Amino acid sequence: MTALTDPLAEGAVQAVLAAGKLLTDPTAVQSIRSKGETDYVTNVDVAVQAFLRERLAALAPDVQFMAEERDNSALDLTRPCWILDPVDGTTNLIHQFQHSAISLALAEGGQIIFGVVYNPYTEECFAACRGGGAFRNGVSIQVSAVSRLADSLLSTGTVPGRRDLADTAFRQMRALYDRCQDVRRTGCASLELCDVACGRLEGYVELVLQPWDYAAGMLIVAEAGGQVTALGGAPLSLAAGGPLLASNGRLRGALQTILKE
Ligand code: 2AM
Ligand code: CA
Repeated sequence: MTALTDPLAEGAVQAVLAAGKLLTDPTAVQSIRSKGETDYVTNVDVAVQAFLRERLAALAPDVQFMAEERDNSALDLTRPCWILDPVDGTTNLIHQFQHSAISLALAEGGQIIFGVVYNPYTEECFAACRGGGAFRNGVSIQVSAVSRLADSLLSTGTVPGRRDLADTAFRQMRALYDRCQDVRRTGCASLELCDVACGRLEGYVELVLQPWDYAAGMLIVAEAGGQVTALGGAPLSLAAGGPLLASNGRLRGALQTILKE
């Protein structure tokens, strides 16, 4: 299904596919707790994380476990570590918007060597191992060949957890909108990265994301021929979150110029 040759990666993908059923049941969300301003955790986030923690520990007992709904302060990122967002797009899940994903990456020596992003609503599974290309349901994917901003479809965010940055985010969105075909805002970073990877989007910009939002997707984009960096081009950190610019590569310079305005 994934065209991955590494048995550990294949085992991790099978675990993620199995966990997908926990999201798609329309009665799945039973409890919603607020972690911060417009930042929520549901019983589904907790259940997916617990399920995958157990499955991944059985696959690779020595690999550390970073995940959104736990304390990650004791991790040593020079050693192997899973990086999991059990539900990326929790607000979408709460509203049954049917656009959320499970995002799982494996980091080794401070870089991502495997990533999988699964959308259980469409049953699309995006995966990559470093150096091995990127795949959607086993079929090789590439970023788009669009090289003119005027021909591009872009996606961006509204920094829901940082409403103090809303003016900046909407100003950037307007500046991008004025130069491209249109902008989208779909609320699931990992899937937006995969949309860049498979050529549906030419670029994607967010002002605040966390490592579990982008760890898997950034490898999938890179293996599909695109680029994912901070807004100015610096590499993204796995230890702390920040802003993100993903592109098909051809439009990176043009997007950076607009974001600097
Ligand atoms: P999440 O659903 O796992 O929180 C929405 O624009 C995107 O930003 C989603 O991928 C969402 O992931 C992510 N995000 C990161 N930090 C967030 C926050 N504090 N509140 C809401 N979404 C956040
Ligand atoms: Ca999440």
